[in-house]
Amino acid sequence: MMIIERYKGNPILTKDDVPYPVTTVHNAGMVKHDDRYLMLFRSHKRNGRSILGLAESDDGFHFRVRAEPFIIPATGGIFAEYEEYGVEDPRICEMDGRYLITYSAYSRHGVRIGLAQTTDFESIERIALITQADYRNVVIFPRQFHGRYARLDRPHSEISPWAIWISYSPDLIHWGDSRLVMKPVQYHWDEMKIGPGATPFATEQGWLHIYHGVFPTMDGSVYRLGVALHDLDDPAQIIGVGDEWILQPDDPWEETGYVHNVVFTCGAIPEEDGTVKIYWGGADKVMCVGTARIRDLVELCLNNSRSPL
Ligand code: M1P
Repeated sequence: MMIIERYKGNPILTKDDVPYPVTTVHNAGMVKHDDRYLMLFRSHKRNGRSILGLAESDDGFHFRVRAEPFIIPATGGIFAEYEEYGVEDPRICEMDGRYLITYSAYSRHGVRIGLAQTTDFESIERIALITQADYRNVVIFPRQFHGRYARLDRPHSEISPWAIWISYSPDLIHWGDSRLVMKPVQYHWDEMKIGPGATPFATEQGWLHIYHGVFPTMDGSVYRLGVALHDLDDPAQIIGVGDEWILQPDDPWEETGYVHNVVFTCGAIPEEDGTVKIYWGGADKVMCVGTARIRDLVELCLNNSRSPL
C-alpha cells in the first residue's frame, strides 16, 4: 500500500493555467481561508527569476489562478536589495488571526528568508528579513511555546550535511536560541541534505512535519519526502522520524521537468476526516497533490523510525 495516494488528476496546476507568462508552477505554500484552499505557488519567469502567484479552490484539487502575481520582488526599501533575484518557495502559517508567509529572498548577497503577513490574501505587508544569508526552507509553528514563536530552519554549512534546526523568537523578528534537531543519515535516502517542508500541524501524538530529503546518484540528486513527529510542548524534541520515505518521484512529471527527479513540499492541509492533503512540486515544474491518513504517518514515525541525529 502506498502511504500517499496520488490524485488521479495530477498535475493539478501547470504554467498553462497561469494567465501571465511563466515557465514553471511549483513549490506552493498552502492554507485554508474562509473554507477555500489557497495555493501560493512559485513560478520562474522567462528571465529565470521567480515570483509567487495565488490560486484558489473549493475542493483542494481544482484551482483557478488569479490574474496577477501575489508577491513579486520588492521595488523599494531594504527588501528590494535582498529580493533582486526573486522570491521562492513560500510557506504559510496561520496564527493570531493572520497568515504569516516565509519565503526565500534571493539577491547578489545570497539567499535569506523574508517574512510577510496578510489577513485577507488581497494585500500583503512585509515584516522583516528574518535570517542572514545562506538559509532556505523556514517553517513557523502555528503556536507559541512558553511565550516564544518557534520555527524550523535550514542553515547552509560546508562542514556538515545541511540539516534541520529550531530557533525561537519573542516577536517573529529577532530569532535565536538555535539548535540542531535533525540530521541526514549516511547511506540513507536523505543522506545528502534535508530541509523543512510543510508547516507542521498538530496531532494527538505530536507535531507532524513533512520534510524533504536528498540522495546523490550518478544521475543527479533525487528529492523525496519524509515525515517526523515533534513533541507538542517542546518541538525541539523529536519523538520519531520515519525511516522510509513517504513519496518519491514516480510520475513522469516528477521524473522529468525543469529539475529531474524532484518531489518537494511547502504545504499540507489536515482535514477533519483524519486525512491530510499533501501538495508538492513535481520536477520543479508542476503542482501535484495526494492524500494520506494522518494516523499512518504518525505510525511510521512511532513504529518504523530512525534516529533524528
Ligand atoms: O531543485 C530541487 C530543489 O532544490 C532546492 O532545494 P534545497 O533547499 O533542499 O536545496 C531549492 O532550490 C528548491 O526550490 C528546489 O525545488
